Amino acid sequence: MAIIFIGQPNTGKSVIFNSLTGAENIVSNYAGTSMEISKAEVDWEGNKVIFYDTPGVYSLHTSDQAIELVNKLFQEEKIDLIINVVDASRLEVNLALTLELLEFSHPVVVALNQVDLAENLGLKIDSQALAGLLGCPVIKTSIHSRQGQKELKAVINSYLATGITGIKRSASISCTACANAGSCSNCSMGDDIMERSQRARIIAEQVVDTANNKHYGWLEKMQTLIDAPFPGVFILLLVGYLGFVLLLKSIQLAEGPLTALLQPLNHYIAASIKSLLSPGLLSNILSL
Ligand SMILES: Nc1nc2c(ncn2[C@@H]2O[C@H](COP(=O)(O)OP(=O)(O)OP(=O)(O)O)[C@@H](O)[C@H]2O)c(=O)[nH]1
Ligand SMILES: [Mg+2]
Repeated sequence: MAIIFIGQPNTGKSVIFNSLTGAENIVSNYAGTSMEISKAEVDWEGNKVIFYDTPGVYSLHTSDQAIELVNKLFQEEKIDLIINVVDASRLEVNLALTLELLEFSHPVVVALNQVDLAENLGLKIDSQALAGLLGCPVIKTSIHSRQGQKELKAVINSYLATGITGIKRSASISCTACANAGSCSNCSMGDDIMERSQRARIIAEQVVDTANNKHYGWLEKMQTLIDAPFPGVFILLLVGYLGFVLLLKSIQLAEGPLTALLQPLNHYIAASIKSLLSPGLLSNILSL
């Protein structure tokens, strides 16, 4: 049996992969930490289970090196179960990938990770309602409290024993403005990226209680912007360019005072060289 961890960057895939397999993959607070696919073969209650940790991806339908690696793994290996690691504090953004994964024929389990962070932000997520809307198990996990470890293992055990994850979609995805679930234009959307994002927003609205939301500070907002491919790359390029301009300007400004400061030292060195060397071409060049 093979289980693959898939999720957007920085959601905690490697943390959960390490805790389930005993591996020591690098974990860090930088998106794009895992650049390669890691494999761990585990003796899981008498069964051989292979776990794959993958680089973070926003979608499997676009193209970059990480996405190609993940798609290649799907083509070359028989994957039985997808564990989609979702950052609970950014549910809406993360759910777009979840919806995409649910279109695959593989069973999906959602590890709703970083729930401690979401709770600190005042976000309450109804994981049962989310499981019903998605039609797959949703397990709240947190590496800090070790919440959800047992439940995640139990879902894997149940899948090993029965070949099913045990959750059926219980409700149609309806938008909050729609009285007839499933029949408005929002509810009956297709499968392209924009429509998936819209559906993700509708689902998040239904399952996240934001009554106590403390809202993101400007640092978290900046991080969200920088993490996304757009406008993240442009922001980083702009910051790089501004840094370069600032460096040039400070060199220009410092040039005058620095020259004035170093002039007496230059005179002293020139005089010392002249007094040390006998008059000639070398002495003239060095004391210029
Ligand atoms: N607060 C909190 N932080 C977590 C949790 N799980 C992971 N993190 C932190 O999130 C960051 C990213 O964790 P990783 O395991 O490297 O995430 P990843 O999904 O493998 O990231 P990429 O390989 O870059 O895609 C690290 O700083 C972890 O300590 C959690 O449950 N709660
Ligand atoms: Mg990783």
